[in-house]
Amino acid sequence: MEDQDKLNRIIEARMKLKARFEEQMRNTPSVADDKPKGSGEPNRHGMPVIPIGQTATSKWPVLDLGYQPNVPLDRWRLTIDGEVENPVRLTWKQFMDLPQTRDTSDFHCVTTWSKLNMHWKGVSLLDLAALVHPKETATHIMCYGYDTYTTNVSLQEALKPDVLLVHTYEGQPLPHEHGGPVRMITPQLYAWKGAKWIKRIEFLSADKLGFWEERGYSNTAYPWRNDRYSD
Ligand SMILES: Nc1nc2c(c(=O)[nH]1)N[C@H]1C(S)=C(S)[C@@H](COP(=O)(O)O)O[C@H]1N2
Ligand SMILES: [Mo]
Repeated sequence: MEDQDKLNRIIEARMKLKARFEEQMRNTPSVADDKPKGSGEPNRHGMPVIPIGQTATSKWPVLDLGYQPNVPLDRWRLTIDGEVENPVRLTWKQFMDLPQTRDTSDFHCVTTWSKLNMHWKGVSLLDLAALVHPKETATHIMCYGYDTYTTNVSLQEALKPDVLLVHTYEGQPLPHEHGGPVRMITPQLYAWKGAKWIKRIEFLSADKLGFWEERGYSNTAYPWRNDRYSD
């Protein structure tokens, strides 16, 4: 009964958040651009499946800061805090008890490879946001990895239904080198916006730059605009 109440509250909060960001989301470039750059058939949000300057690969290259943090599940925690009504620090069990989402999506790395049709399972950022109740003043998130990596994302991108904190890839635990036990994915933005080994999501009332964004990568990272570097 209590569990049912909890689930109902998440669902209700999810609907409200969706409504609050719906129009902004519908106007984001990766959904709304009428002359997107790229090639191939349209993907599910109407963009050419291969963004400009990208090549499809079947391999999955590994990119990191030269260090892959090891986090055993009994010590793993996910903190969600900042501009929210109800900050949380989730254990592995609490995270896995949240509503689970499966999705198939594409992965576009700024180093020009794209990997298509990846099968994921995890918790949507929208459901995590529904759990913590972002304040009206929240506009962005900063994501932190256990390796000190950071990356920032606007809420109209972060709350899209395909943005997930994934723990499973192709039916197997997410490989450690790809960010296991849990990483974020952002299929409609270049992949550096998805923090591997994620440990904290901080809601912000103003934008702030993450690790690569401070070092010349684009703040917005739109694949179909070839939006790789800041000017
Ligand atoms: N924690 C963490 N997350 C990270 C990175 C990193 O170095 N540390 N690199 C980013 C970059 S630049 C890319 S392209 C993708 C690469 O993910 P992959 O190694 O699974 O291909 O992860 C992103 N997330
Ligand atoms: Mo990257």
